[in-house]
Amino acid sequence: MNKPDYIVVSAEVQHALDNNLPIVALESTIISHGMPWPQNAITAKQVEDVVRQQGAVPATIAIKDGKCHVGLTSEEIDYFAQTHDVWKVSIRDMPFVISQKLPGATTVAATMRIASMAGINIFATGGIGGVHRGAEETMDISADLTEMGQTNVAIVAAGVKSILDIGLTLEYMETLGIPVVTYGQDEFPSFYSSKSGFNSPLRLDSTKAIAELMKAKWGLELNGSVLIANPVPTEFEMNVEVIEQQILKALSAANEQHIKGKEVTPFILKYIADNTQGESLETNIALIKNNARVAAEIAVAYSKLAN
Ligand code: PSU
Ligand code: MN
Repeated sequence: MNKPDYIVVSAEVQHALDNNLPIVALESTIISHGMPWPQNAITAKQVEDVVRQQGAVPATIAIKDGKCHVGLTSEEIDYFAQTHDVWKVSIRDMPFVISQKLPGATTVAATMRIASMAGINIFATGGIGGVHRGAEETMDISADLTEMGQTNVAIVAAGVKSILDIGLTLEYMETLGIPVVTYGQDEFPSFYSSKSGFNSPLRLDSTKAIAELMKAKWGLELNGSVLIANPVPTEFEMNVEVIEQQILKALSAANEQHIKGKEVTPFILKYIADNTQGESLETNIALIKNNARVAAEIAVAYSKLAN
């Protein structure tokens, strides 16, 4: 079997590919492991609608029956939102989950790789994985970063969550040659908040300028991602101190319960959601929709640039 035999592209996405229409890839780990039912399914579908409203085509990506699916039906989204034993699939898990024909929700790393195989170069999500706090001991650094160092898919995210070490994550992206552009402000955002205390390495104020930067990067054959940090809308922002307290509690609970490896991120996300009376979930939903909107605008701008 060749690489294309492992990929199934929906009719809607294939039509967009054939006609060079703007497309935005969307991940499924956020559906299966990042949010509770039924908000996860409702949000995933609303996010697709946001992309369509901007004149782009959504391509939600997941693994099923031994294939990478690019573009899911509403029933498939419900399946990934409701099923309990869905694998969280990063790059290293892909061969196992595909050969064993298991259901798999793809992380940022796996989603961007599959998007790239299908010919899609823009991707919207909530937050990326990064260098964890204490990584100098645990070496817990998300494969999202290594993948971003090599695969030509731009990512729109609301910055980096402060469950991670934001400073080290920015350093690591510099090492990998990943341009980090914050949309419309000088400060790099931290997911729940538009602030992080860190200056953004780069700032651009229009989606057209961002599309031009992407074109220049890949035109120079500088492989890898561009991270577009899109601050959460102010009306949905959470208080930085409240979030920091919750994160510290979540990290010590993870430590006490010996949570390790790929379980760390989902554990912390769930802990924070459970302990903020759903406020963090509301913020999460608002920012992912906002990211989908900006990603679709960038996809439209990018498709207008002469090749
Ligand atoms: N950060 C979030 N929400 C998420 C994730 C990260 O704010 O849903 C998910 C994404 O799918 C990301 C993955 O790619 O967690 C990173 O997991 P790890 O840290 O195990 O690489
Ligand atoms: Mn990890």
